[in-house]
Amino acid sequence: MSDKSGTLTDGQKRQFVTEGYLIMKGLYSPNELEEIERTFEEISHRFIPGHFEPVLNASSADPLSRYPRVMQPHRFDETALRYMLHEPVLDVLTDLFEEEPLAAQSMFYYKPPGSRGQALHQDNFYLKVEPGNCIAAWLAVDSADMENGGMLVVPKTQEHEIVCPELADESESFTKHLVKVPEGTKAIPAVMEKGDVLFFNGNLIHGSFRNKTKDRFRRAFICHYAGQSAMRIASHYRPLLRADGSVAETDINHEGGPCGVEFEALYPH
Ligand SMILES: O=C(O)CCC(=O)C(=O)O
Repeated sequence: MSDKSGTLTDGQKRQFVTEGYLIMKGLYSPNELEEIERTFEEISHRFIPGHFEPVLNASSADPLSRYPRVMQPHRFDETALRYMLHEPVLDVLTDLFEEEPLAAQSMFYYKPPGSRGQALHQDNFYLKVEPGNCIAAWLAVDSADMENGGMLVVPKTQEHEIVCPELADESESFTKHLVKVPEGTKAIPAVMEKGDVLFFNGNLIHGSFRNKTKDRFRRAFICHYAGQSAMRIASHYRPLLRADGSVAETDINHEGGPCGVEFEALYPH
């Protein structure tokens, strides 16, 4: 763990606290981005049970059957683990949590041309970090805009409670849940250049639309973190890892959340 403190300016911290998100540049070098691209290009040709299950010779109309997202790659790939624990990202998170961050989840989205988006949702509905909250670090491996299905955020909704989602339109979203944009708020595009990292609060409503392009992937390496004072988290996200890769003790959060304990298919988000 780095002993650096004060990575963020007061303005950047204020942006995160008041708006619920923050975009940072320059946390990855061109060589590091290239290593991430190479790693997931290699993974894209494999079948890794429980993590990445593509139809490798897919002729399906759904581009996501050939390129589903990769779940928890840090559990089978050393490079993914190293970048989930990337020091410049952890330094930003230390400022945002005001304590040591613990890594809970990694994912890689290929989001090829034509693929569906992910309907608006709140991450801590799924992670159930308590006490405190989770924070996402979303790395743009390709530049991301509204044409290729870049991220949408609803500023200031980090102040809102976690709500029980409605059903999403699965012809447009590959996930089942939708949290509607609350009255008086608006979803705005988070336009990002390759290498930018979007940090956002676990209550912030966010998601993405379809990749409307014919030839531009929208790849992203996405990790979720909790603060070290978190005592419980949903079981799929354990074990939480410290910066040196060691396991931090946490309990399973069995609470049902705003939909109640009967709600099925809480995971994956
Ligand atoms: O990358 C996307 O399109 C959505 C990702 C997302 O919403 C998440 O990781 O929580």
